[in-house]
Amino acid sequence: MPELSRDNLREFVHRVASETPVLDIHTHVYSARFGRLLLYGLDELLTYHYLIAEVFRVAPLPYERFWGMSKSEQADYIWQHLFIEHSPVSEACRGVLTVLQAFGIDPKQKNLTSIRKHLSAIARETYIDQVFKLSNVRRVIMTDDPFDDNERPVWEQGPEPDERFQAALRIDPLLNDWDGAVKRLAGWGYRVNGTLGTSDVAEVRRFLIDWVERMSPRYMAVSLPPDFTIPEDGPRAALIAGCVLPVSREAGIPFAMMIGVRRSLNPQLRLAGDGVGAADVTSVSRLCVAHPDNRFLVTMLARENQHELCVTARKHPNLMVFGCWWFLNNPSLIEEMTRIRLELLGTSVIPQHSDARVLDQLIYKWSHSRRIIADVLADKYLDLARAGWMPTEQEIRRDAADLFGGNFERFCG
Ligand code: HDL
Ligand code: ZN
Repeated sequence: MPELSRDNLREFVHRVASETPVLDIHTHVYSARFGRLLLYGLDELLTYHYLIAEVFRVAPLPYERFWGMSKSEQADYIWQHLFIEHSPVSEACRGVLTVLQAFGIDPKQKNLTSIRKHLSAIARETYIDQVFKLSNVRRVIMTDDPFDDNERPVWEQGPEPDERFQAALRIDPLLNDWDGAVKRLAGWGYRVNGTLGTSDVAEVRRFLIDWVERMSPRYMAVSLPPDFTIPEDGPRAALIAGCVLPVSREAGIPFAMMIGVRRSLNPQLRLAGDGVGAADVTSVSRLCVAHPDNRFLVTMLARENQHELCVTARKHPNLMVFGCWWFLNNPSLIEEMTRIRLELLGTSVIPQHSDARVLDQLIYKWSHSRRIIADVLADKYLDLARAGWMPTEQEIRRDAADLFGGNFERFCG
């Protein structure tokens, strides 16, 4: 590589962004030992809930008729309407094509049967290896919910043996449905009665500690609605302050809050039915101030919250902003958010996570995001060069390593 100059800087930044292995800090993928919970292959790609929401817009049909179809019939329906009868310009549609291209498949052949045959001929372990190689992801953090009846038995067999998959302890049912959680906890032998007195607090802490020991999670996480505030009436604030944060501190792991999801705007769309709403960023600041020995990973779902969240992160070193979550995981918004973040926070952010549900999605979600993040980074380096500060190759490699996993590792301690 010749000496870095303004002419070749962008190309170099893209190369480094592509070559830097990623630690993907939030996904919904599973390792092989979770059996059918591990989703991969063409039909899973095409029936991603993002595409289900989109197909009902162009080819509405009675919800139960769609839900009554087999997975491959749903995939055929989505392919026909979102890819053949309309150009697949949405991010979720384009993602399917990026995955097929990475596997060396020409999507324009438009023959799902032959594409299915090609992909399903790959053995599962080989498929996992190939996806990690093609996406250049070195490790994913899963979403692991002890209240999930399919997941819990797997964790009760022991820790995750595949080091490419690490856990996050997800506690939405505990924090967002305390009444329901009390029944489940009592059924598992935790002496709770729902009053949130000292015994409840002690037993909920015991529950969390048990699962921290079982899963060795990198962090604890919860998704929160737009009306989440601190302080707030109800059990959630008390559970966070009295149980989650003390255990988080003792275990030495951050607490991740994913704020702004309106669950089930359209229940008939099932997983595809959730929406978004602007939330209160000051509540995040109050938690950071009240709990200085806790570390908070925060991502917010509304575009309107992004600038204020970055300003808030400038005030609290124990706050790490992460990802372009869900409805923000689109080129236009990834670019806007990455610019705001680098300009306000420098490289002290975690610019992206994939949120992949289907293993193959690691390929497209990271290929698309790396390109955008690299372009924004290159612009910033060119601004530095104009100020007489041409970054070195080593400095650019260091920054990319920070952004694609190093910042998370250091923030987690
Ligand atoms: O709550 C979450 O973690 C969200 O990411 C939801 O799982 C959502 O359905 C999703 O997959 N978004 O990308
Ligand atoms: Zn998620």
